[in-house]
Formats: sequence, structure tokens, C-alpha cells
Amino acid sequence: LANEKVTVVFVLGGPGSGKGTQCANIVQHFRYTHLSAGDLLREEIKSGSGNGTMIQTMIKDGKIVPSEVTVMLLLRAMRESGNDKFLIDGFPRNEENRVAFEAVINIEPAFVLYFDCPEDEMERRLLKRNQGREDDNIVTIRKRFKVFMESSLPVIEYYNSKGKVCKIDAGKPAEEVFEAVKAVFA
Ligand code: UP5
Ligand code: MG
Repeated sequence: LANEKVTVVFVLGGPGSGKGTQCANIVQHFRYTHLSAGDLLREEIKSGSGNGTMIQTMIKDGKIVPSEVTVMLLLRAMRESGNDKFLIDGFPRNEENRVAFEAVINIEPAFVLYFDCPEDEMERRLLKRNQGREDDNIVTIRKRFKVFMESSLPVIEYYNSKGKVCKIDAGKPAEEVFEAVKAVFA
């Protein structure tokens, strides 16, 4: 990657806050490649990789997969895309992720899009998503919320202290949320 020319936006927010939904909208209007770390990990399970069982166990338990796995998948996807503008969705989720991305990929995000959504609304959305995700059950959902509060919010705080966070009210209908998102990218 020719780092000088690469634009990275981290898209963060709790489970079910609408990261994937809004990234799909952004890609339709702006020239970004959407890379969901969670999707890359789920593809890695399906591909029958040697790490698959470990990744599956961690996702089922709402835990954060070690950075060496996730960063490798992100770097490969960035290279393969041929693009130089990326929405990195659902990563970095903890300090270890953030530091590993800096150490290996070394691209400072242009900004961080933070989807702020009440937990009861996120829970409703996840329980009715019904796309067969092994982590969309109430037991795992509660664990995902806890990990988000304990490990991921501090990363958002870190970028906020650097003046890099654009906070979006994500509790509203998806079309309204996208109006706010568009204003950030325009
Ligand atoms: N929906 C969306 N927006 C809506 C709105 N405004 N109003 C009403 N409904 C709305 O949306 C979720 C559902 O809500 C959908 O049905 C949607 O139609 C509806 P979505 O856009 O999918 O939300 P998103 O924030 O993407 O939710 P997701 O469940 O993907 O978030 P998570 O952060 O929990 O999941 P992710 O895939 O990123 O990670 C899963 C697991 O992978 C993690 O728990 C972890 O175990 C592992 N992981 C790592 O270990 N490391 C990583 O770097 C990334 C993931
Ligand atoms: Mg998602």
C-alpha cells in the first residue's frame, strides 16, 4: 500500500448500531471500498482456514479475535481491492487492535464515524435481524454489549481526544441516519 495516498475511515459503534447498513449507503454515493472486519472473519471461518475454529469460538462468545488475524485479513483485502479509500467497519475494537493497525498498516484514519445508538434499540434490531448469525442470540448479544462498553468505547474516546470523531445519532430511522452521514462525507 502506498500509504501517503490511502484514506481510511474507521466506522465504529455498538453491535446493531447500523455500521454495515450505512457503509453500504456510503459506497453507493462515494468512492469507498467497504471492509467489515466481522465479515472478513466470518468469511475466514467459511473458507476452512486453520484459524476458523478459533475465530468461530470467539465470535460465538462475543470476544475480540487477536489483532494478528484481523489486521492480516484487512491488509489483504485492502491490497486486493485496488482502491485507495476504505471504510473499515467494526475495527479497531480495542487498544490492541488500534496499536496493531498502527504498527502494521500505519495509516492514520482521516476520521472516525461513530454511530451512537441506545442499547435497547440495538438489541431490538439484532434480535429481529434473522440472518443466521451465530452471535445474534440474547446471551451473546449481552456479551457483545459488555465488550463494546469495556474495550471499544475507550478506542472511540482515544480518537475523540485527537478531535477525530464524527458522532452520529444512530437511533433514528436508517434514511435519517444517512442524511447525517452524507453531510460528513460531502
Ligand atoms: N438496522 C440498521 N440500521 C437501522 C436503523 N437506523 N433503524 C432500524 N433498523 C436498522 O444493522 C443491524 C440490524 O439493524 C440490521 O437488521 C439492519 O437492517 C437494522 P447493521 O447495519 O448490520 O449493524 P452493525 O452495526 O453492522 O451490526 P453488527 O451486528 O454487524 O455489529 P457488530 O459490531 O456486533 O458485528 P461485527 O460483524 O462487526 O463483529 C462480530 C464479531 O466479530 C465481534 O463480536 C467479534 O467477536 C468479532 N470481531 C473481532 O473479533 N474483531 C474485529 O475487528 C471485528 C469483529
Ligand atoms: Mg456489521
